[in-house]
Amino acid sequence: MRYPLLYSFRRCPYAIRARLALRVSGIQVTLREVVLADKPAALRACSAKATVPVLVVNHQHVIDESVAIMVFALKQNDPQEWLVTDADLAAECQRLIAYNDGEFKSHLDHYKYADRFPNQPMEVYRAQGESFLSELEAKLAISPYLLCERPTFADMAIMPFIRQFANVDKEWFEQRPYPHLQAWLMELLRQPLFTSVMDKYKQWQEGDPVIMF
Ligand SMILES: N[C@@H](CCC(=O)N[C@@H](CS)C(=O)NCC(=O)O)C(=O)O
Repeated sequence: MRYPLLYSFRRCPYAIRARLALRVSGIQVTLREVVLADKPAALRACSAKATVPVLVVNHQHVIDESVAIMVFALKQNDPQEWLVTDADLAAECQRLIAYNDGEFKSHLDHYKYADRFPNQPMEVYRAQGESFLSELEAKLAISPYLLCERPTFADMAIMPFIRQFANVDKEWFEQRPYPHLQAWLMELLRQPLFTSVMDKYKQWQEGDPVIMF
C-alpha cells in the first residue's frame, strides 16, 4: 500500500482534528469511513480499542490516538506552523487539550446525551461544560487564537469539540455571552480547510474501491 490508511468517522471530533492535520500537511491517505455501531473487522485487527481515528502507515505502524496522528502529520510538513515550539505555549497547549479531551469531553457527552444520564438535568451538564467555554472566551479576548495571533495545534485540536458543543443547541450557544469564542468558531468553520475535510463518504466495506483523501 503506497498511502497511509485512515479509519475515520465524519462527525467524530477526534477524527476531524486528525483530518485537519493530514490535510494541512498535504499527506494523502486512503480513507475508510467507519460506522461506530458496525466497526469493520479490519479496524479491530489493527487496533484493539478500535476507536477512530486510526492511521496505519506502511501496513504496520498503527497510530490510534488523534493527537498522535496530528503530530505525525505535522512533523512531516507543517506549512502553517501549527506545532508549538515555545516551551510555555507548548505546556499551555498540552494543558488545554488534556482538559478538552478529559473533563470537557465528558461534560459534552453528558450534555449531548442528557437523556442517557437522568440523574441530573441537561442544564447541569451544560453548565459544567460551559466553564471551559468561559475559559476559552477569556483567552480569545486577549488574542485572536488560543495561544497567540495565529491558529496553532491547540485551536485545531479543540475547535471540533467546541463545534459539537455548540451544535447541541445552536440557538442557546449563539445567545451566550461568548463573542470572541463565537467569532473564533465561525472563522475556523468557514475556512476552506475545514469544509474540505467534511465531505461525506459511505460506510467502507471490505472490497470497496479505494477512496483517496
Ligand atoms: N483518545 C482517542 C479517542 C477517540 C474516540 O473515542 N473516538 C470515538 C468516536 S468520536 C470512538 O471511536 N468511539 C467508539 C468507541 O469508543 O468504541 C483519540 O484521541 O483518538
